[in-house]
Amino acid sequence: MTRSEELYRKAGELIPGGVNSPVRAFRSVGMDPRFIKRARGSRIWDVDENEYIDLIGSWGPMIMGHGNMDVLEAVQKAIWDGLSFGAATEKEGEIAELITSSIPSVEMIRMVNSGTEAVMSAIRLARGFTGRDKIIKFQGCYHGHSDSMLVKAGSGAMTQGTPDSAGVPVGVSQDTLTAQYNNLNSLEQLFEANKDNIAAVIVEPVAANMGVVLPEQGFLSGIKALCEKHGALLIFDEVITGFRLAFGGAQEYFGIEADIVTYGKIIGGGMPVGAYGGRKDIMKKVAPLGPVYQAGTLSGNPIAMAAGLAQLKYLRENDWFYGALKDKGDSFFKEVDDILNGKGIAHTLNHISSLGSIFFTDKAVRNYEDAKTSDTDMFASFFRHMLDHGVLMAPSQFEAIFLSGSHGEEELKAVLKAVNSFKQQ
Ligand code: HOZ
Repeated sequence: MTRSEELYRKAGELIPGGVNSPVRAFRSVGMDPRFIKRARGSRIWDVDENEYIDLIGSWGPMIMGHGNMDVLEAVQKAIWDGLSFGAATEKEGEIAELITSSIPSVEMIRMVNSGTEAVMSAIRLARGFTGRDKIIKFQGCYHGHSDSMLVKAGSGAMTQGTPDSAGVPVGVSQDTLTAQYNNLNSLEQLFEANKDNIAAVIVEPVAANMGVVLPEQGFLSGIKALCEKHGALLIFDEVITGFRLAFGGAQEYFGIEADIVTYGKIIGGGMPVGAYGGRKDIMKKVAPLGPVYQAGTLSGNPIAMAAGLAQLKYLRENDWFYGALKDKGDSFFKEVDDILNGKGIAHTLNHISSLGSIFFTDKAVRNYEDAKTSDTDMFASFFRHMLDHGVLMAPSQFEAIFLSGSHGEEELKAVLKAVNSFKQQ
């Protein structure tokens, strides 16, 4: 028995499914999970000392690769001053200044502990600001696991085939309406049928939790126009795209400003951090300035702030970073596409910069329904093949491939070689 198997067996007795987040259980790829011991750059090792090229990057945070020295040193320095104070610190002001001075729509920001918490708070804020209850989200977009967002959600919920979770009260889910991604008519119909009741529309500007699905020309600007017309707020969930597509995330990349933006992942440099921010008049509704309550003992935690600040400073100061990452992503995903085309394997490859997904379907993937046409058995066999050839991908069709600054030519060549040796079953 391998050490991973041993640990998984033991964890299964004590932790639901042996994991602390469902998709990590590898269930949809029909195997037991590998337990991870350590990672450096673009490489990751399991407890049996198997080495892989890591295409997960902790589901997004590790945009500079694992073990970046700036981040490690900042964390190491911070721990000696104390791990948590539950009080205001200088670093929280520094990170707020760094972000608000770089991202025009974010005039004020509040730090929390995860993307889920950021979204949950943003939704409450939108309701508190507008005095309306209903929220519109898009099918297949995932915004964390707060009750009101587990309606036709992507990511782990989609992977398990249970998009609507047990335990979500009907009363809560009734206030979440769902439109089709890339379909402005479906959004307009919801606005018309719920006049003056929509507090906000929340969207992943690039959907990355039903696999990667790109917004078509005019989709994001169309959402913004409909929100303005109907007096609803636009929330961009940039937990994945924030500080990834550009320093200013999807807002900068697509040139569209949202009213509220949520962040997570990269903003914490690998530590548990989320944030929500936006226009000052909206953010001033948050307690203690306003009536919308939100709090947290570990919010703005000094170690998490140190890690996040170090990562964000690096990304802002090195303006070549995003161009280089985009060039790398463009050429890598094109080569993957070419290889699969050369083999005659029906697939659709969606990608933007360092994010991408391979869907085993002959349909273009523009929304949740299209994503579900992907042959998930084929994905599972592709995943296992890649793992056997030293490449760790997200163990689900409905997640993304994440490249980082530390994936060099050697690693990407090795991944392409593994793709090249894949044979359709
Ligand atoms: N569903 C999460 C990513 N979209 C999974 C995160 C994790 O398991 O760490």
